[in-house]
Amino acid sequence: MSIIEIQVPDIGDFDEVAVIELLVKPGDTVKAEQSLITVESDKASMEIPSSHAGVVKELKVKIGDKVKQGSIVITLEAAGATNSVRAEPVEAPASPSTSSGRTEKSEQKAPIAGISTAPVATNLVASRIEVKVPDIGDFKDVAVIEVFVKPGDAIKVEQSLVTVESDKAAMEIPSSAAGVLKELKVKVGDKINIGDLLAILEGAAQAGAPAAAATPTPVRAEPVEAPSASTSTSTSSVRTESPAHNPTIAPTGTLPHASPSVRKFARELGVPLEEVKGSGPKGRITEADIQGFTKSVMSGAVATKAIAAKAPAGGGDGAALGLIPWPKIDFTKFGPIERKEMSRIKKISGQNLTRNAIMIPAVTNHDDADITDLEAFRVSTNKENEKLGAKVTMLAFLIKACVAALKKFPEFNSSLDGDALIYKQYFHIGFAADTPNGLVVPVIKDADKKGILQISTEMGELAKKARDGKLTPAEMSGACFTISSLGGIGGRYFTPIINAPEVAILGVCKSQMEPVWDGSAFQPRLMLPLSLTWDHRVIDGAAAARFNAFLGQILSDFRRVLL
Ligand code: CAO
Repeated sequence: MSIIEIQVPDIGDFDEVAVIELLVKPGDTVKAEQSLITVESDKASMEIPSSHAGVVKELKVKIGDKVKQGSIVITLEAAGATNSVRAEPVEAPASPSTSSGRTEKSEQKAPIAGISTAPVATNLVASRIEVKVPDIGDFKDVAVIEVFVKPGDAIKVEQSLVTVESDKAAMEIPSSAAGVLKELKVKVGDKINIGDLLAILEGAAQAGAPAAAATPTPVRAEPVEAPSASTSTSTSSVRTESPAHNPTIAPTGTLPHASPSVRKFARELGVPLEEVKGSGPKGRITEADIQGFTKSVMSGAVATKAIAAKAPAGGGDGAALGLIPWPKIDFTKFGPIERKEMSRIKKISGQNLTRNAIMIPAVTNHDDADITDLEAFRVSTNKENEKLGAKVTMLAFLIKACVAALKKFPEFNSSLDGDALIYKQYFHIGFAADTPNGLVVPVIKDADKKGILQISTEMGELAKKARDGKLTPAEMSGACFTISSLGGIGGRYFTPIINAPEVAILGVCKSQMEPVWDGSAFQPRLMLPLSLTWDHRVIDGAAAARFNAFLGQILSDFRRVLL
């Protein structure tokens, strides 16, 4: 065993770059080509790999140190090694010259890696600009793994268009020109090589290019820092400072700040970097941030925008959840069909229902309430009030009974906020209303402060507005708890889906006369089927059973509401 020193190789134009991440510690066994540290200049970040395999003896740098070519990064215990080893740069492939025969000095330079900083070949034809794959060194047939832009996007010079990845490194390919993206010539999975047409832009030529050329004129692209491997034993990846994107989300213009290894880690897990909050210096995203984000998504505390956006009313293709694709069937093979677009309300509620059904560990308890006396009271009240025209509904009694139950069991009147619960001290009750365009949920605000008559009247008004499509967003927001009543229609029991961020919902079906054993004989009683769905993260089964039992007691003797 001998101790060898691993030094910073030729990192091209990067002089005195700051160490921003330590990727190994003493005692770690490292492989040749394994990244040891990440360094960052004002333009790019890159990982410095080990040229040898062995065990890390000592770290010679710490975060914040400035390093340059020749700086010792670590000492390594390795068999049969020389005393001091340094990654040698390889000759860069010859840079293509411009049409004028001029070859830029910077274009010839090959920093650590085999990918040169050669220009991106660009041809400007009137306002049509072809962006081609630049000299990417030894890399052949590299796969496109990310596409950052879409037709119609305004592209800046040096803005990344795609990421390609070989078995050695990943790199972003920037645009050599500015303009509006007319056509993207590659897609994820395509294999590309130098000179391949990447994109067609329309619009302004970039700085340094002959402006508004009347005849086709080759335009020299500014060299971009590109990643890659230099020697057979070292691999680096370099990131140009350009917007990073999730392929499923339109570019936002914000730049997630993360090192190549963290970006690779995020990509492997399918984590959208732009949705991760960085906890490192200057908001840098660390590996721990990626892990934390993944945990939040898995626990249901956070939903990625991609999942939300990919969930059309029909449930999406399930890809975001790792499910097999939705069956695509040509129904015309079996008989005549008609295709009708779903209503806007159905599309929106479909997305919400899908999210709530998937993300909430929901359980439903079924129970019956004896409403014989309550219904008799309701019918007689309505007879008395006939002249007034105000009709008391069973749902109004249910709303009032639920308020009493929410007061007794406050966790049913809460919402999850990360690891905390928000207990609401107000009682706004939503009720599902069936409309020609789909399901909506108007809300009776401050139901605890209103009488049954007032609630009935308000419900009637809101239900009419719902059917006429005239509900305002304010009239549909702020609910603490929802009741979904199918009592006017029929059925016995059902399992309603919780309306997040609420934690429970009461489903009500049609009451019917049933023989109920009173201890000595069967009595005909009017029984109301109740189905309470609750979020098991917040509520336990015993609490749910107590809630239903309490509701049953109130509905069987409404005087208890006063207690
Ligand atoms: N058992 C027996 N009869 C009931 C009942 C029950 N649980 N609930 C209501 N009824 C009766 C009413 O008494 C009324 O009869 P009368 O006209 O003789 O008095 C009749 O059914 C019609 O009631 P209604 O449905 O018009 O009124 P409501 O107050 O019960 O409900 C509203 C109002 C807006 C909730 C209802 O119209 C509605 O849209 N319900 C559907 C909700 C829904 O779609 N839920 C499913 C969500 S999940 O997809």
